[in-house]
Amino acid sequence: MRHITRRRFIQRGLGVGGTLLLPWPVRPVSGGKLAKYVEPLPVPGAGIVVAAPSGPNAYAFTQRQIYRQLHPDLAPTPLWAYDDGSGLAGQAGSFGMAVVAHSGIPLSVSFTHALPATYPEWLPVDTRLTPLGDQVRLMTHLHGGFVAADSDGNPAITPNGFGPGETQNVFYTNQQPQMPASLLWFHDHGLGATRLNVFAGLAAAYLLRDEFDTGTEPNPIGIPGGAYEIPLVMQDRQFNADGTFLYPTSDVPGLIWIGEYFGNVMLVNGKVWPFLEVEPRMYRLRILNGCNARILGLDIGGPALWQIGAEGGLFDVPVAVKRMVLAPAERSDVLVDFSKFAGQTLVMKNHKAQKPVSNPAPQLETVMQIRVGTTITHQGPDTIPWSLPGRKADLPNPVTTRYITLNEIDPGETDWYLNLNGVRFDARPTTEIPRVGTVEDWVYINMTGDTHPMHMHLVTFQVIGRTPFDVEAYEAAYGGPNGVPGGIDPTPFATGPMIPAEPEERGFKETVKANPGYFTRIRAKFDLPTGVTAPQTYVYHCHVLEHEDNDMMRPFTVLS
Ligand SMILES: [Cu+2]
Repeated sequence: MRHITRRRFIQRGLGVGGTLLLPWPVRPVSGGKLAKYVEPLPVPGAGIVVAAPSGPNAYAFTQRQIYRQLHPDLAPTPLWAYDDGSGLAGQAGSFGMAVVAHSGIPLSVSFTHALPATYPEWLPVDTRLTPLGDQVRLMTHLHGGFVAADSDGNPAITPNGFGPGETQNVFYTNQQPQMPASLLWFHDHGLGATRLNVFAGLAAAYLLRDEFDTGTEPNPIGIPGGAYEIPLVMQDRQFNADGTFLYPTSDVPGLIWIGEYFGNVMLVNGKVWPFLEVEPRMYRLRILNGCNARILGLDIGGPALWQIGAEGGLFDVPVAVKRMVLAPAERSDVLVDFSKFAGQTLVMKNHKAQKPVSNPAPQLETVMQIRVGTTITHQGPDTIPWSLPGRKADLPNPVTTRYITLNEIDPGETDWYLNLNGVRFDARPTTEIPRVGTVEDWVYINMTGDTHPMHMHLVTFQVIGRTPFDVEAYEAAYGGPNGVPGGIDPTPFATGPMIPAEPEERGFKETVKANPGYFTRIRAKFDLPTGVTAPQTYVYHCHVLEHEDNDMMRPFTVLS
């Protein structure tokens, strides 16, 4: 096994290197040339469609291609979208759909594939990774959902996904306490093509409300609601001159797949570098990192950020955060008070990851502009609440600890791939087999040079902490041609004490940053939804979509 630092490969996946090999005669648009802050941020009801039900507690979506102009200087971009039956006239950009659901009330949802049968040129499929070659196979996953395996959108259950004309029918429990008020999202999870299907637009918001966190203004728990609650979904992109999204192919001979996709333009809610007009009062921002591979480090300049929740819903108390570091799929529920910034123009910026977080993304500093007005229509709360009706993650001691290695094999070579536990996604047997109702610790042992956002289906978890360790010594002791196998406790190789979870990791999460040089311990209780009987099989994986597709994903089975 060769050890090559990822730094050598920063150029891979960037516009210039990849575009030299593009088979069609278009040139990339220089991201920096697009004027910033020329279009308003799409919000629910104005650029983002709030999905209309197809019946009582039921939604019927069709995945289809639409065209939207994402910036006045760009040609319309072909997008893959979830259509609720409205025709999507209300979708302004490349991110345009939100389901609003209520905790405790289940939904029946269907997704019907009405996209092209095969991949268009602007989506460079790598047929080594897909189950059926260049066929577009779809499968929607409710990210953060507590559902039966066959409603999960789960490549261990339905590896071939769904083809043109086929419909995926799912049942989303919205069961309490596993699914409290929170911002989830649903996105495509097609095996070996998640990076392309999500990149093309197949991602949407799923907002769960409950009797406390109603989303109305005023929200009964003392936080902003209504028009003062704004979802912010960041997705970095490159563009071709014809308006299509640019997804480069590898400059490694014989390879199409790239190790990470990074854009040179930031889209927020599906528009290029938008602006948002706010009143000088308190707002609630629901931030989702929807990038394929970029880790974000966000601030707004002046106003303080108070995080009140994460993937698993509200915290018990707010946490002050200077810079919001979000890896792909991580969410942050944030209160920001603009009352002292009346008349000012602020810029949300993205800063490069700082140690121990590591991400090879080239700099993309600007996210969006925030224009603070001078008049208030509705007076909001004037203080950050000192308590919230949410949860601090605090699970009992585990019955088992599982040791899971994160390996990268032959980076820069034709057979470059990543894995968990030294085996591919479909290798038998399934080794992670928790008993239903039990608590387990999972330890993610990062053997690579970068942070991997490790996501688990079915469960939310408590982050216990991260322990520095001697990666080389652990690998020298146990490594093989496919990395270090799973199941080996790295504690003897620790080089310092465990660093406990960060303050903003106090709540339940389902995606955790596994940083290089550390092993990261999380704790989860493996319940199943009411009426669902074991065994049930799910997946866990890195949420860098390029990694997940090749092959940093494994099944786990909840046994009776
Ligand atoms: Cu990864």
